[in-house]
Amino acid sequence: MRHRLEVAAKKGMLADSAMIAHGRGEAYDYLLGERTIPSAHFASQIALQSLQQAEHPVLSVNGNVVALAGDEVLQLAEKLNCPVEVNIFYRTPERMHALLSDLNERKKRLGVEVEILGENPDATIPGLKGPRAKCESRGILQADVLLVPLEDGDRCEALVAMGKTVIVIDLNPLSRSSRRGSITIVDELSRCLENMLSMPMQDLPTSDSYNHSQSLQNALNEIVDGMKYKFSEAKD
Ligand code: PTJ
Repeated sequence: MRHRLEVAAKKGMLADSAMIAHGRGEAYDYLLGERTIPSAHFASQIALQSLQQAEHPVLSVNGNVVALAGDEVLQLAEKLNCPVEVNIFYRTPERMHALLSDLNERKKRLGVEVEILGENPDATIPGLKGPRAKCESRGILQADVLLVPLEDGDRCEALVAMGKTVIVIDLNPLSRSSRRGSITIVDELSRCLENMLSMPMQDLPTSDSYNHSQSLQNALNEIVDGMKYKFSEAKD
């Protein structure tokens, strides 16, 4: 994963703070045992069901997401028959170009038919200032259900305030995005997307069986339990 970020950084795809965000994620993943915990698996099923039932589902991607799991995002978009929108917090024309080119190369290599939005923003997310508010009216603006992995807290709140169902993937159960999102999957991005790709689309649980605060509490409890490891008893 680090190597993927190094390659992406050289191509100009990443924000300056991308490595900081990744390091924070790695630390939480370590505490979670680098595995998908049961509450995250359940939240992924709920998320997949919500995306499947949506009228206008959109997968929103930033620099880290394209670098770490660009292939999986495109495959999931094909499975759901929905667009992917490049929507970055630290927006520059150079980064947008690098990210759109990378996704288009992946699309060709994978042979998937997915619409990629973000190049021609013609709308703004209300309540956000500056370039980070830019989005496409056919994409994020009209979306009813949005997948936003590794999202910034401000933008997550702004999207929720627009009345959208916002699905967050974030290893930190305490982050503002995790808490403010409608459905939060506390799992590593690529692991989570691989799980969602392998899930059958039938017989998924519906959102009325999802308890947001309980799901976050379960993730926090897993971290706390993981910390009860006893070195004196461990032989390995
Ligand atoms: O490409 P841009 O300009 O949109 O910027 C992207 C980053 C990620 C740099 C930007 O959104 C940012 O600064 O994010 P934050 O506020 O650092 O939040 C990132 C969150 O993602 C943190 O809570 C991390 O714990 C979490 N995280 C990092 N890597 C992973 C992760 N969660 C799941 N899987 C990961 N691989």
